[in-house]
Parts: sequence; structure tokens; C-alpha cells
Amino acid sequence: MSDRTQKPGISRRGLLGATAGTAMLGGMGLPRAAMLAGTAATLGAASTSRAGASVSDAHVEPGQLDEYYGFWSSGQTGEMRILGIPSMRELMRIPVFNRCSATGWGQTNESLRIHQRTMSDRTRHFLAANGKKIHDNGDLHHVHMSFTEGRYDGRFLFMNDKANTRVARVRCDIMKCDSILEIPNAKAIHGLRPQKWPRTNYVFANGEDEGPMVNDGTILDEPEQYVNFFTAVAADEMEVAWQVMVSGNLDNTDADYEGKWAFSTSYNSEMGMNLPEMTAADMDHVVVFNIAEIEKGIEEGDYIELNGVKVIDGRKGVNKKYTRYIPIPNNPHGCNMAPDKIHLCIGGKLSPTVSVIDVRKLDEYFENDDLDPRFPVVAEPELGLGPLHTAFDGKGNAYTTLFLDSQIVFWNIERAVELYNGADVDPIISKTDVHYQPGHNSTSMGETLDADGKWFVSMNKFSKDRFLNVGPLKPENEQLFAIDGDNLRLLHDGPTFAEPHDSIIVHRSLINPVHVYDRNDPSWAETRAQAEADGVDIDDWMETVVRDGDKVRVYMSSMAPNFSLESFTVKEGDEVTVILTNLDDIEDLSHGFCMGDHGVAIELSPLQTASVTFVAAKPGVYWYYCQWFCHALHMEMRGRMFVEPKDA
Ligand code: K7E
Ligand code: CUA
Ligand code: CA
Repeated sequence: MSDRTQKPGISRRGLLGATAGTAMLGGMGLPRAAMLAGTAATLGAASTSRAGASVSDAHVEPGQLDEYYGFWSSGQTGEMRILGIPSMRELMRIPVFNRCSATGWGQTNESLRIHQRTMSDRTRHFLAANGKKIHDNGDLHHVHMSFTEGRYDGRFLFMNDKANTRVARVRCDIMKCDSILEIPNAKAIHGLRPQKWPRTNYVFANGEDEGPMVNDGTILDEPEQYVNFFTAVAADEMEVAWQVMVSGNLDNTDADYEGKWAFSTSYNSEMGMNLPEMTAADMDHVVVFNIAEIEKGIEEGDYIELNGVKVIDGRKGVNKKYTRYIPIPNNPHGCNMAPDKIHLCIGGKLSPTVSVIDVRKLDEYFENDDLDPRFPVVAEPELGLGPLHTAFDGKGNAYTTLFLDSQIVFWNIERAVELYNGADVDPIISKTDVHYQPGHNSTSMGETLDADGKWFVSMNKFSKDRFLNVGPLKPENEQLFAIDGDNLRLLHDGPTFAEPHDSIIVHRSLINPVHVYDRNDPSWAETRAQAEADGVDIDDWMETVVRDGDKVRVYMSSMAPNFSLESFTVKEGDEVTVILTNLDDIEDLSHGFCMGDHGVAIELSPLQTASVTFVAAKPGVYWYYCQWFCHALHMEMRGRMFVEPKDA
């Protein structure tokens, strides 16, 4: 074993001594300006604003369509976004974990059912105690598409909610969320990736926060009793398939191209509860999950059942057939599988290195207990300060974000392996400044076998001076680059609202959304069943009001510029459900239904059915109106709800 395998290229102490390292670790105490100042001083060899760089290749003329879709997370906004690439135009926002004023997501009965389907009694109890029915916030970091044999298959997008421990799915045919899954046992779902091979049967999801196995207040400040959970979600059913209990916490995850392994980084192998404790060790680890062995263990009954989930014990040293822990320096973060099907790249974060694992060595690693714990590590190039995430071009090269250096380092994987084996080579091809502090990056089709090495996006956490000042809260800055020979050529700065983390860039040939709804869309199946019970045909013009005790169901249709009912009457205190179908089948002819003073507003896209329930709490005349501009007489598309006093 060479020295290198024993010890990372730079010690934690060494890094802490460096200005940038201090700024990062001392972030709690230091003003952010100090952190940024460290960055500004670092100017890479390859500047992004090279003379001769033309923006024409990224310019998409008005009326022209982008070649790629970009699917974007939005962090604490809780929605998913769609961009056009290379124009970087924001095309759509898909509400998922957030409450949306425009579409009624989080308010329509159809969306509430999606929110509540897997909600635990515990969560219901929390929410009720706070006067709520659903969580209306989320922290959505990672959006990834379903795969078939290592390629995007255009069916679904999956995403995490760190804030409320959930996984959601968006249907790519209508571009709407169709499932939200609350993950039991785990806390704070962070890293999320679909299985790549043979198809996305599982979505892998990391619980970031540690806690007692049974979190009922019996165990509180006893971290030695805390555990953490890795979850495999059955992607078609959107149910938990199984979980693995692990040692340390879990940060980011990825899967291989053979369907054999999943990987998760851990920055808190120490099980520390504060910053000094979480950064105490020089080495943390990557957990390797042996999918076939775990499935076998489940089949053979080697699990405990916890809150309805089969949980395998994969803690360090308990049962080595399920998991292995590869030591990695130093509070590692990103976890990215290269499309060469061989190399997994782990961003060292506090270590200036990216650790490269050769997945072909994992069978032997699992079979043989006597191997060096770092046996699968085949390269560990020193790239710069604060390496977080790595993207790929399908040509054997890697692009790693350097958070502290505010740079992208473009490097060659094979040369990094040669260097590790003692050759005198430099794996670094070029470094490019970005503005500023990049987190994730993405390349066109870069996490698939179709990686094409054309476009590169750096998702920067700070925009500072790149845009007109809009006050203390600044947009993030996402920069588009062309991958051009040995360099990245900056073409576009893309300001964006809080706070995308990850993105994927997908060729448009793989996505085929519908133009108007199919009347048989499953989104409103339960609403249809209720209408049938009431003898109403929701595919037809509806003008029926059904009273059911103090519940009233109002069936209405919309066709520009009319609602089928110009008024309806209910009684004070009634629970009113308005069920609407937009009978306009013309592309882009959306209506809405907004009930004034009741906090009610929903979207009705062409041929969509949606419903909303509210209490008519106060007598009076209330206007409802269409709030999506639809017609020259859109303003006139309105009507009245009469609420009679209770004793009238
Ligand atoms: Cu690095 Cu949540 Cu993927 Cu943010 S994570 S950057
Ligand atoms: Cu219908 Cu505006
Ligand atoms: Ca650590």
C-alpha cells in the first residue's frame, strides 16, 4: 500500500490552517463576506471570459425551442422547475412540497389526497396541533429522472424533501406531482437517486439526521443510541420497499450501472452532535449497499419491523454482507457515478481531494474480509478547496465544483488513476472561475450512458455583484458553459430564486408531455367516483348542486368565457365542495376558479377536473371568478355565491 492509501493528501489540520478552510469551518462566527473574500483572491489559470467566446451558440431565438429540458430543484421553495437549455429560460414551476397560489396545489382535494396518502398518524397529529392539514413547505434538493438500462426513460422525476422527510414523484406526461411518500423511521431525506439498472425499480433515499430508533421521547440526549436509515423506495408503487440501519449519518447517494450497488456519503461518522465533533475525524466514510444481499436478507426474514417497514441491520461491523464502510476523507459530500460504469467520485469537501472508487473491485471487497478498508479506492486527486459535486462528459472526464475556490476543475479520471499508481501525470485539464461558491453542477445527459459533453451548468450559491442589487436577499446564480475542448466557455448567467441545489439536463427527444388532459386521467379518479354517486357526469356540462346534510357539492363546468353556474346558494356554516371541469380542449386555454375572500384558488387546464372544499363561514354575497386569463371577456367570467344566514 502506498502512503496515499493510508492518509489523504492533506491533513485536516493542514486544511484548517488555510484561510479558506478556516472561513468555511468558522462560518458560524465569521461574516459571509470573509468567506467570499477568500474566494475572490483565487483566480484560476483559465478565465471564463476568454476573448472570442461567442454567446451565439447559447442564444435561442424568440419562437425557437431549446434542445434540452433542464429539471431543477428549488431547495427551500419546495417546488420543481423546468428550464430550457441552453437558453436557461425558466419554462415552468411544478409545485410539489409547497403550497401554490396559482394552481391550488396543496388546496385542491386531488392534491390533498396525494399529500395525505402516506401521512403517518404522528404527522397528522403534529399538523392538527398546528391547525394544518398538510405540510406546506419543503426543502427539495435533488431531482432525478427514472432510468431504463442506464438511460433516461422519460416516465417520472423523483425528488426529496429534507424538511419533512419525504420523497415525491412527478409524472412527465402531465408534469404534475402524482405521489408524495412520507418515509418512516428516517429523518431528513437528503441524497436521492433512482436505480439506473436494469430500470428504476428503487429510488434510494438518505436520511441525514440521526435519532433514536424509536423516537418516542424515551431516549433524548443519548447520541450513542442514535441510528440512521437508508431507504429503498419501490418506484412504481411509491411505497417503502426496505430500509437499512447504518452507522454515521448519510448525505448524498448514487447507484451503479449494474444494479448491484448503492452508495452513500457520510460526513458524520463520528456521530457528533456539534461542529467540532462532526469534524473531529480525518476520515469519514462511504457506505456501500449490496442490493442483492439486502433483498435476500429481507426474503429470509433477517430484519426487524419498525413502523411497518422491514429494516436490515447494516451498522458497521454487524453484518458485512449487507454493507461496507470505505474510509474517505474528510466530511465528504457529493457522490457521483461516472457513465463509464466504473468510477464513483466522492467530493472530499474539507479534504481537497476527490476519492475515486472502482466498482469492479467491490465483489472482491465484499467477499474478502482481510483487504485494506480502502481497497476499492483507485484514485484521490488533489483538485482544490471544497470539492463538492462531480459531473461527467461521457469522454472519461470529470468536472468538480470547488465551493471554497469558486472554481470548476476539469480533470481526467484515467490520469488520476495513473497518478495514484505513481505515474508522473497531472489529471487536471483546466480550472474555470465561477461566480460564486458552486454547489452542484450538471452536464447534458451527464448522469446517463448518453452523456454528450455539450453543456455544463454550475449552480452557484452566491451571486453577489453579478446582478442589479435587489436588497439583502440575492438570487442564486446559475452559469451556463459550453464544454469547448479543454475549457469551459461561459455563455450565460442565470439568476434564480431560492435555492436550487441539483439539476439534470435531458434531451428533448426523451420527454413527451401531453398538450391537454386526457379525460380519463387518474388524477381525479376519486372525484369522478363521488360525482357518479351523485349522478353527475363530469365529462359533460354540469350545473348541479347536491346537498348532503351540511355538505354541499357544487358541480360546474367552464368554457370560455363562462362558468356553467352564474350563481349558487348555500347556508352559513356549510362545507362547500366545488367540482369543476374545464371543457375547453384548446391548447393553453386554462381557466381558474377563485372564490373571493375564502383563500380559494385553483387551476383548470384544458379538459382538467379539479375540486376544492371550503366552509362558507359568513353570510353574504361572494363573487367567484376565473383567475387565469382566458378570453377577451375573462374579466366577465365570474359568478356569485349566496351564503344565507343560518336561521333564515
Ligand atoms: Cu450539495 Cu443537498 Cu446535493 Cu446542496 S446538496 S449543493
Ligand atoms: Cu376563464 Cu379567465
Ligand atoms: Ca466528519
